[in-house]
Amino acid sequence: MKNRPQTSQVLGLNPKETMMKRGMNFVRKCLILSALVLPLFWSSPAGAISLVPISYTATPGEGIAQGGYYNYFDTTGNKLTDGSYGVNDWSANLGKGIAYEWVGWRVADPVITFQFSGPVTINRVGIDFNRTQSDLIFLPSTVTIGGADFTVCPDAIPDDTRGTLYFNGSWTGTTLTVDLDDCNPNHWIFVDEITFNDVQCVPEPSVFGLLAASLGLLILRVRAVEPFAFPTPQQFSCPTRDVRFANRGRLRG
Ligand SMILES: [Ca+2]
Ligand SMILES: [Ca+2]
Repeated sequence: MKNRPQTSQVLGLNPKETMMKRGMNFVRKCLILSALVLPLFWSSPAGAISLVPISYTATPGEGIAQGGYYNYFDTTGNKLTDGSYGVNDWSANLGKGIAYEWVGWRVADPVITFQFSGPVTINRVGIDFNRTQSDLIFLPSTVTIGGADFTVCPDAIPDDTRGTLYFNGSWTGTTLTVDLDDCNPNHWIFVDEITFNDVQCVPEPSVFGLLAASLGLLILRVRAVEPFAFPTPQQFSCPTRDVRFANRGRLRG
């Protein structure tokens, strides 16, 4: 039986060139693995300290009187902090009524003041919006949080979806006021949830350990097996929005 030809023979390389080529391949694969694994450190939501206000006061929701099909009132007084979200189809009935999860304003630019049980420091505010432009539901052009203005890109979330936009800053106190402005009496603003410090990109130690061990095993596998197929690296990043569902709205707000 003939010996299997060595890689250097197949490629016409001398042993030194072969070792150099393998070394470069190894380094390249380690870099690719790092690109795959390390971003997970920055996308892990672990370590989050969510702050839930004890109450809030808000500009009353609007509805039929402002030209809507339904009333988008905050009937419980805590729809914006109850942890319940709507879906992309704002008019969906998830069990409590059509569009129940959404608080909507058309003519008014709402002002919402949250009360916390004591002094807190907030570094991130998440506001979950719906955007369904065919039904005149748009994102506000400006969000003001504790006096700090944020300009919102009109397409910060895709049309016909809901999604959370995050606003970073540093606000300390027992209350925090959020203003949503579109300066357009024809456009609706739909919000179903507002969160505080709900996502922090700080991984837990156990996550570090698990990922480090995984990286080590992967490197060992790279050294032991030739060739090794690598998937196309996925893009991980700290989310600026969170689109969870995939239905469409059909009815005009
Ligand atoms: Ca809610
Ligand atoms: Ca408006």
